[in-house]
Amino acid sequence: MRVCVLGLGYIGLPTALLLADAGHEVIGVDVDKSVIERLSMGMVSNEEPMMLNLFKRTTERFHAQTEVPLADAFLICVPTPVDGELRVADLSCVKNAASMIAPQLREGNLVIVESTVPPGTMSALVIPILKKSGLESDQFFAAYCSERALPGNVLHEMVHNDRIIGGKDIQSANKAMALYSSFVKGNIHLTNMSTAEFIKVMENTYRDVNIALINEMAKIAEDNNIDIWEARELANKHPRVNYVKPGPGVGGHCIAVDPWFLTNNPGNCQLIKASRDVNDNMPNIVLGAVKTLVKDVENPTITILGVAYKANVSDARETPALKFIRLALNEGFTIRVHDPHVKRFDYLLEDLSDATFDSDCIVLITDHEAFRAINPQQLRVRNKILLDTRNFLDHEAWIKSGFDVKVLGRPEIMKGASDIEQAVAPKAKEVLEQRIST
Ligand code: SAJ
Repeated sequence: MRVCVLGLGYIGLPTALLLADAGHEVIGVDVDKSVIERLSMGMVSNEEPMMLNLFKRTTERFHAQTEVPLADAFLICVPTPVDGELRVADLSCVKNAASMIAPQLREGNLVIVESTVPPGTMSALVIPILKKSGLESDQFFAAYCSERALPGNVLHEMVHNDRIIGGKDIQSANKAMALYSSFVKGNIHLTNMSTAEFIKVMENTYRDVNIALINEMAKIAEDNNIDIWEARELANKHPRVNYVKPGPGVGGHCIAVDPWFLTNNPGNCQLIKASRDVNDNMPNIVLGAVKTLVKDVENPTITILGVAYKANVSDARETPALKFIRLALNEGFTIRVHDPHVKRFDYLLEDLSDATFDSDCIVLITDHEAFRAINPQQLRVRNKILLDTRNFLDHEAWIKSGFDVKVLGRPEIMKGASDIEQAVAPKAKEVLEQRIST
């Protein structure tokens, strides 16, 4: 089959390569010329395991260009951000992609949208644009089938996760299923278009609401002198309870965005909106903790460890680190930033020793594995204070190096001290034992 994939980003490119690997002739299309140029030079991000191998293996059957060609099937994999001010889905890229397909659409072709969209988008927006081809809607096939892959493990999940396909009609659903079956090993489930659109947003909203719940619990726990990390672990011993982890907020281009796709519907969306607010407010909570930690320091310098939206990725879109930085700058704090993965960011990225030099408070925002290798003894900071928003680092080691350690959601500040004082300073374990005995 000749397949055209529109949008060669973090979903479009791996999808195109998997289709090519399955034997299809694939033409990748991107409106950004630099994307095509980078691909023609063989430049593929090595962040996703096996991506480069797959790219090299499929050079014969994959080709990238800026124009939409004639094809048997078209897949739309373009971004659908949310308008920051209005909280309305920005569907301009989907509209543009469908408009580029329309002149090339022929009878019997199949069009699939993978981009996350508000329920109803296929019927209200995409199909009417495709009909500008001159074809009636029963002369072409259309389906919605979003990806469910987790950044950092995209190729594996694209192949092994179950897929939901929503067809314009049963023939469309079956056509789409035949295409995905060529590389998907998970089960494929068929439904109608708006249900499939809705399911994708439901999935990401589920995660956002769950993260908001634990973030709210973390605040309540701290107010009540309870350690949320201990409480969460014990609550999860219940066979039907599974709390996720609290943190500095929710980032990325999915979980922090997609719930807004539901809130513009006339139905009641109080919980969804409230969850977005709780998660969006977490950088303010982190700021509050930092202010307490540096209250006696004049003109404090704050070092941020990690600005990627989550561990071990270079993606900083919607990262809670950005809001924290803006808030901290408004307090007059000096900000230094270190992230071993992120290459481009709104603020200067420095290496670890420069970013921590003369620092008054280190704030871990992202739990990158690389941070475990930091030796706190080697840091030339001015004040030894650590705020760990993910309960991630080896606190004993930091305390032993003289750091005061505050963990988000844990009421006590675990005190480190100078070498002389250290012998009498309370350690994390002692704090825990004290709490258990009271
Ligand atoms: N986070 C927490 N606590 C947790 C888990 C995550 O605060 O316990 C934060 C992360 O630090 C991050 C944010 O949530 O800032 C989102 O991270 P994530 O790993 O939950 O999600 P994404 O955005 O990397 O990928 C998600 C996945 N969706 C779900 O888990 C429901 C993925 O399967 C989707 O395909 C992807 O969104 C997408 O494209 O929609």
